[in-house]
Amino acid sequence: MLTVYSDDHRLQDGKAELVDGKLQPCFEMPRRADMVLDRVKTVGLGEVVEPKNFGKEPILRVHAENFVTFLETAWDEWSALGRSHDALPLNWSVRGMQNREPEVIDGKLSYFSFDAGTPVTAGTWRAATASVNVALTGLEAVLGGARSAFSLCRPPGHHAAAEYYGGYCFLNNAAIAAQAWRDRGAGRVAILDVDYHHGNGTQSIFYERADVFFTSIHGDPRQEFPYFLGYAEETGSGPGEGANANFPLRWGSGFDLWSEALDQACKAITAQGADALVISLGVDTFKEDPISQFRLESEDYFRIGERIAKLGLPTLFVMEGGYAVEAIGINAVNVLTAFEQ
Ligand code: Q9C
Ligand code: ZN
Repeated sequence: MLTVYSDDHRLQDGKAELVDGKLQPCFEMPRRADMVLDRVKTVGLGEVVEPKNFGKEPILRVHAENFVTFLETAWDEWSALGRSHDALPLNWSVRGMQNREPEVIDGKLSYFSFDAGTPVTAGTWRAATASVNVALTGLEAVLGGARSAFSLCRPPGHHAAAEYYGGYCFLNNAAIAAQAWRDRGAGRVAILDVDYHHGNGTQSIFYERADVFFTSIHGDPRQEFPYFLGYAEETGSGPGEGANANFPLRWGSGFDLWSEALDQACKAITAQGADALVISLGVDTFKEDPISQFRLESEDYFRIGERIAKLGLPTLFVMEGGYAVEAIGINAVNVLTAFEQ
């Protein structure tokens, strides 16, 4: 399987996120991608290539123009105030308040974000756009006839919606690739999100659409980030009714429960008649993940790859989360090698 990778991911290297009431070192760090790339090479998964540049157009098919402009200029506005440390928001609009874009950078950070865990840095825009290019270059390979490709995206994307960032995500790599796949002729795209966290951004981007089916297995929003989306009752709306399927699982869930949900999600993908598949490949379901509460073991990731392969669809794997850095490469690449068997 071809891997697409860009060193530009290093440009996103935040110092700190707010966790448990304390500023702590970012869990989403450059070493994550290094470990995955190392494993790709160790097992000889296949060729590793650099991304092509697709520009802003495919991004604007998914994200709002004012949001994209904000991301592109946020660091300049922040540093113009003499600040050289990471930019983090401090407060948000809630029920009953206005939803208007403020004029000043501190207000804009709040307006366009949903958490204080996602620092904007000097290199954020370049890293996030490189990550999009990695996703789209993987798609090119599949459009060129490959059965699958692995887009080793970093920063991740599935928490980013049309008009907001958060959850370590700025631009939604998987959603941009799914949209590009539709624009290049796919009839119906399925997105299967196996990251530990609900892919709130991806769900919300496609929630009212029938042409992209979104399904996700994740920590129950009653207990887990992002808390405000990911319930089983969310099945899509308007023309998209029936084109969204969530499988929330309680803290402590192991592969017995998780693989049952995977089987149901896969059956739904088949029933939907998808002809293209994007996998949001997070491996923070691992038992040793420092911020997550599922109990998957490294061997289980082989079973995930096998089940996905049984769908028999052209498949683009897009890297999302996974914070047990020593195991992230083993777990992610286990999915990919088993898919290829
Ligand atoms: N107590 C992804 O996996 N905050 N994002 C966690 C920990 C946010 C995860 C706080 C987690 C975001 C792509
Ligand atoms: Zn995650």
